[in-house]
Amino acid sequence: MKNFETLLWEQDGSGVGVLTINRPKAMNALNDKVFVELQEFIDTINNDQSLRALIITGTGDKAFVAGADIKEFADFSSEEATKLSLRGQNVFQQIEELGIPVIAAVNGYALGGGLEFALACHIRIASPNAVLGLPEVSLGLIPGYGGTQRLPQIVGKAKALEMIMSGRFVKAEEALSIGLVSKIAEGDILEEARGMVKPMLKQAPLAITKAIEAVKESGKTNGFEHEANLFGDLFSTADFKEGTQAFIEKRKPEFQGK
Ligand code: DAK
Repeated sequence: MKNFETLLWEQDGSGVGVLTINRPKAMNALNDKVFVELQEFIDTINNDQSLRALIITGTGDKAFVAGADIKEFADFSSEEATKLSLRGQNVFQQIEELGIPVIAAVNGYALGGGLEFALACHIRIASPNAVLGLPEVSLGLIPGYGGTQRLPQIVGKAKALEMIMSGRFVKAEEALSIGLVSKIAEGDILEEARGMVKPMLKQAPLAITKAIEAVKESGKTNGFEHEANLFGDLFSTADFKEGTQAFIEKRKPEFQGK
């Protein structure tokens, strides 16, 4: 992996990678450089078979990501803003469509574009001091990186609109109670995120990939059909044969990701 200016990268021997958004002086706010580097990062990991799970977090203990960089977008025209919204949406969609588990370790403020980033991850875990919200209306905007689409899927339309229209911040306990995060870390948040992915690493990698794809289609008209097709695809994988054979032989399966 190349060295980035705004991102830090670390991957352990079990294939778990930790991506850290690293702009501590700006509470890890998302500027143009972060998006350019995120795209380069995604292009690199898409060709990396050794990566089995991705944890995303922010530098320090105050912020995951405190939003889009307010100082950068203040002068944009409507056309530029639409174009950049589409670019940001596209980057987050690629994160959501990664075929490996993606966990957001929300270690502080996750506001605006920062919460939208966390929403694009498959699972969110929060530190006790986490503060989440979509305060765009306070800037005369609405969320522009997928927040109006993903938040209702996670917390329901009424709760999402209540959060979006008030712009109010939600602390970790409330985020847990509305299903916005799956867990509040009691100890080191990265260790707890690693603990969450550990059982997933033991499973058949292609089944994980297809599960992510199938769940993404939930609620859509062809969701059930999609599930049946993905289910059928897995019947021709070596890992399916290994998984069933291992069960019959009363041993642990050794999956190859094939
Ligand atoms: N952008 C730029 N700098 C930020 C920032 C942000 N979002 N958040 C914090 N910083 C900077 C602060 O300016 C400060 O810098 P200096 O003054 O030291 O140079 C430094 O980080 C430390 O922040 P504070 O001194 O404010 O720290 P506190 O602990 O007192 O407060 C805070 C922490 C997170 C509550 C506060 O910093 C804050 O309210 N930050 C802004 C939160 C926010 O409103 N975020 C934006 C949400 S709206 C778009 C697409 C999407 C969007 C916009 C455009 N286009 C496609 C065009 C999305 C918009 C959003 O994300």
